[in-house]
Amino acid sequence: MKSTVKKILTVSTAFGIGLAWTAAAWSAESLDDVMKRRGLTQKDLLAAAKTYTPTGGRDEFLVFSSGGQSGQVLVYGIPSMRILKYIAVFTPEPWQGYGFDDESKEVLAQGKIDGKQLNYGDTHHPAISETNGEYDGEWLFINDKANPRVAVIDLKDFETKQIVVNPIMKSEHGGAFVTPNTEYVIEATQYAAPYSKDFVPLSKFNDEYRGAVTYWKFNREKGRIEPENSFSVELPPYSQDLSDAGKLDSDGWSFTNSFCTERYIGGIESGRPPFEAGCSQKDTDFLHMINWKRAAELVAEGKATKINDHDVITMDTAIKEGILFLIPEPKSPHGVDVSPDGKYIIVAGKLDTHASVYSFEKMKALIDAKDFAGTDPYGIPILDLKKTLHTQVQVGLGPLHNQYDSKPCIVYTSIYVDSQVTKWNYCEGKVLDKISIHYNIGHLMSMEGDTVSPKGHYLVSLNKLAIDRFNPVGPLHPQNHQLIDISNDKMELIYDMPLPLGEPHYAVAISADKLKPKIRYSTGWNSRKDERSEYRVRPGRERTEVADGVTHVYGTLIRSHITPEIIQVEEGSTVSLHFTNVERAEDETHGFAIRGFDVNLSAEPGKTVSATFKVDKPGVYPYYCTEFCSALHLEMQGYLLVTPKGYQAEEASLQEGQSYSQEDFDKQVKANTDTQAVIDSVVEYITARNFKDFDPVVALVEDATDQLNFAADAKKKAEDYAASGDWQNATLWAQQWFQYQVKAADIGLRAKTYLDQNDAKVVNQ
Ligand code: K7E
Ligand code: CUA
Repeated sequence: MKSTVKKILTVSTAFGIGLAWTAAAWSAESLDDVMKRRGLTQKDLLAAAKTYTPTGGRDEFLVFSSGGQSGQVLVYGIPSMRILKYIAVFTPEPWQGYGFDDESKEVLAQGKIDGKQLNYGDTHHPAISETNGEYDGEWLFINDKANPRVAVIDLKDFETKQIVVNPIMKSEHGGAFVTPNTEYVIEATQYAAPYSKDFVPLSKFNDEYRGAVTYWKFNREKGRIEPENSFSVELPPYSQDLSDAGKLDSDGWSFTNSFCTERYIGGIESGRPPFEAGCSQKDTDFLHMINWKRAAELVAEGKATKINDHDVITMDTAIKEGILFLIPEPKSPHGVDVSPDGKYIIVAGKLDTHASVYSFEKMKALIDAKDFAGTDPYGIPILDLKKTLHTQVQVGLGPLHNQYDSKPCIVYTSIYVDSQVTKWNYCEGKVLDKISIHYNIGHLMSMEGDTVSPKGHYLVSLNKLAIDRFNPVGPLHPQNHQLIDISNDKMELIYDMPLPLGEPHYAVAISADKLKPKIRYSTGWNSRKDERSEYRVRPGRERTEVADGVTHVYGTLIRSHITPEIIQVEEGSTVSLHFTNVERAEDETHGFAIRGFDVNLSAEPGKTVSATFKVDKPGVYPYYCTEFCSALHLEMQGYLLVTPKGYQAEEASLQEGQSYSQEDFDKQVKANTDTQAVIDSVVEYITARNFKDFDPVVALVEDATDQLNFAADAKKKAEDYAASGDWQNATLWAQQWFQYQVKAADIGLRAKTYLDQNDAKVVNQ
């Protein structure tokens, strides 16, 4: 018997024997030998044991890291530090078809500024949606510093669903940060600018340039930001920086720090001192404290002013209503991080060696007593620095950001100039430990470290420079994330991970078991709108329709054919291809690429994707599936034929390179019958076991059943042609019947392997 199935079985057995032989030849090498050969220490082995994840193993935490200038988000696992995905957000990304199919182009188009399509973003701070201050694993938000925008990513499929453009800012940085129940996504300005789109000279900087904090309303049911229900609070033209939302004790408030409260405006080219000199003069800048809950009520009460069709609470209103306060913070601060219990706010000043721990209770008491140290030039009340401080601790040179431990009162601060992480106790105000990193750390991240209940265990240092840590790959180095074990008193560096994308500013890590991503879409799904696609089609109903001068092709993708396989249109037509992946099997994605039109689609199981383009020139354009989806993947192909205007088809019918006889047909039928015997034995093996206890196997069995139903259809066609003596078509359909059998067998074997590896029990004999 020479079926493919038998061949697969034989080949894998031979391969198994080969492996065993190789292992035997090397079995003399012991752990000691390997350590010597590779120059590893005991400490290295311990680190390896802490991070190594055996084949098939899963990670405890998943990290969502900003992808910096790539405009993407990186997903990797902890402790293995294996990269799992790049999520396309502000930048076209061909693997996911993002920016290449019509559906995702619409998402990117939401991010246009002044009508211009932007093809990148400078992503800085990802934020996971929260319920009661805990990560709930449902949504992810990330900001674009360069073009003030915020994106919404669905953690059910790790796809970008929405981009909103800030209606008043020209630059931002302090986003995305969420309030404890994801009521709002916070975004704060960086470089002040006029709210209007007009030219305003720098001589009017103090009066007409402004900062702001925008509170984007998130509608969880819809899974979208509602721009019409969002609002901003006007702020002075200080360079606002990072933000954080209060929680528990400080819930209802948000905190945004700033630098360059000198309001220096540069001018190096006309002999003035540069920004860096003018923006670091004063010993303190300002922490902004905003009562966002009250602000939202003020908007509802109609006390906001419409600017660019967006609700803005002016500084005058904010001051009058008592929702905006300033507190001095030393000097050129960067991070502002609220403690898990919401009682403290830690600010680190880049040009100061201290971290300042502010007490929310003290701040609130001063506000309630109207005990102010003065006002800024805009009339905003200033709280006294000394009276609001809980403590200040000398943590090192150039402290930037803070992350919390699961252990009470423990915080980790990144120290940029010293290239260190300092572990310290913010309740008692003392330093506990320091560790050197490589090199120049920016943000740092502990597991769920910005929630009400950090998980401890690990800390990641997001370093700005890699220098000599990896094999050189040219002047542009990879980024370097270093994994630090924080479960004991002493911090321990256990892994270096190069990241070959943009500069990851911040990252967030969530317990992997909180994420429940889907395996497939319901068939015919527009994943970007989260609804059934108007262009979906079921197998057997594929068709071409011309509407409003556009040729719509409603097609399907399944192992291993594209329907239709031949598309013919006249030059000058606009073609709109819609493909539905009708697979139900896990991980059976099909791609679609065609020469010369910048069309490249990714259709995951269930998804419907579209591509609309104009065919200007007559010609022959082959298309194919770009994912190696099955043994006959290379045959997953077709032709777009663009005929010249007025072309008349010649009479000649299609010429096949091979003709078949009754003998060929009989031979094929014999092969199919033999194959069916193998399939029957696999089916028997599976059904004799408790396969229904294993969801993945149930899915595989459903899929195999589909394939066998397709096989039955093809068998019927083959037999009908045979009955009429058309041996050509009979043989071809018999071959197609065989192809479906091979797919069923392939899936059956996968199910059998799964059962073997998971100790399935025999239930029926
Ligand atoms: Cu690079 Cu938070 Cu944008 Cu600090 S940020 S390092
Ligand atoms: Cu589908 Cu290859």
